[in-house]
Amino acid sequence: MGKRALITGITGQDGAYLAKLLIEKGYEVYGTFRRVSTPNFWRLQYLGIVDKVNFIPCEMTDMSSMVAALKIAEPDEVYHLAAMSFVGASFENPIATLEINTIGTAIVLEAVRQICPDAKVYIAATSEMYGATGYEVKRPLKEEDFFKPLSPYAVSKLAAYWLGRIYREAYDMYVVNGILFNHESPLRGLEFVTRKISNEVAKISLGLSKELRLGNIEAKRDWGYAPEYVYGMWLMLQQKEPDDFILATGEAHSVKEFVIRAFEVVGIDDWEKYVVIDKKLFRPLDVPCLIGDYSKAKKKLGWKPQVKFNELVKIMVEEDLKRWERWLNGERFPWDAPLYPSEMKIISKVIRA
Ligand code: NAP
Ligand code: G4F
Repeated sequence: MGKRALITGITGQDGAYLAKLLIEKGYEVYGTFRRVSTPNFWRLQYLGIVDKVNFIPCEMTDMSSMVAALKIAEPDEVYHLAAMSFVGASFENPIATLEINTIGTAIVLEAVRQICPDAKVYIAATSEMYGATGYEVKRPLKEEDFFKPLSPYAVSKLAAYWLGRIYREAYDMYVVNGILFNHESPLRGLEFVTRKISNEVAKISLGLSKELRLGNIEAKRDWGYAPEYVYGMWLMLQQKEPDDFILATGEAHSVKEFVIRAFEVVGIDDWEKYVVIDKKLFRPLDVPCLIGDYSKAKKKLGWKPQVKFNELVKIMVEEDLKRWERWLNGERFPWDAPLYPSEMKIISKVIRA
């Protein structure tokens, strides 16, 4: 019999790619989603897997809905991805960020401990936890390096990371922390800088937009390709012993380099003509530079990033260009029209329209 997996945050970028991977591996996939006024399943529709997932309504701050989800899914593996994941917004909503990300993780761990303690648990930790690195990191960051968070988001994730380690040691549970550096794709949310750039540059090249408005373009990030990172998550749960791993590319590039490369993909050299620096888009504190050392994952998991910076930018810009060209030709997509809950496999005690 195939394995069963529960993914929290299945409607997000990583949740969608991970669901696809697990379905291809023969898993029975259960995914939690939260109630919003308009259902947000576009990524799963985009990947063509919306009818292959069992959906369970679940709000991360509500333990009873997590308990119900675990009882329904009876998972062998739990991938806890749901989070308030936008660092900038965590300065506006620090308390909700802590509730969703930290209390939400405590709820997952405690519910697993009580209901299915043998299930393996993946916790979505982050390079943002390293925080105050300086613009020139002397060497790529390692798992054992010091954390000095610079945002409410980073604090919420650092607390979740430690909860994961505590549950692993105190209760002998299989809990891993994936310390993932930034990973992007055409399914990235539009508020994150890479997709904001790829989408706007595609529009500019088609005459649909005139400017790209950005904040701190000197910040550097280690950007990888999301489908490869969800494969790394899966590998982490296939080991004999639970452990924490960094996934990264080992290279850092500035936001400015991303902009230049994106314009290069569409054949525009005078990129400065279009870029407006807007002080309102600067964060109260910003992590200057992140570069990760993935040698532990390479050695123990056999994981290695394939898609590097130049190719990543090309993939993203070309996909956004294709979307806008098709849109200009009058084509509309299934994911432009929201699905009704009755069209999906929703497992819930509550009857939905
Ligand atoms: P994402 O696209 O923002 O997806 C976040 C998911 O969490 C969405 O499904 C969202 O639901 C759900 N969610 C948010 N608040 C919730 C709540 N209160 N109750 C229930 N569900 C809620 O994020 P991602 O890029 O896939 O990242 C996945 C995880 O990895 C996150 O925990 C993130 O913090 C972490 N991470 C990401 C990166 C990266 O570079 N992508 C790097 C390191 C760590 P809606 O669709 O309804 O909004
Ligand atoms: O794309 P970002 O918003 O990603 P950030 O803050 O690095 O966070 C992402 O990666 C983390 C892993 O390190 C995840 F944990 C987290 O969930 C998320 O996925 O911003 C990247 C950089 C920042 O320095 C920001 O200040 O780009 C800079 N930036 C400059 N202009 C901008 C903009 N960021 C955004 N979102 N929008 C701008 O206009």
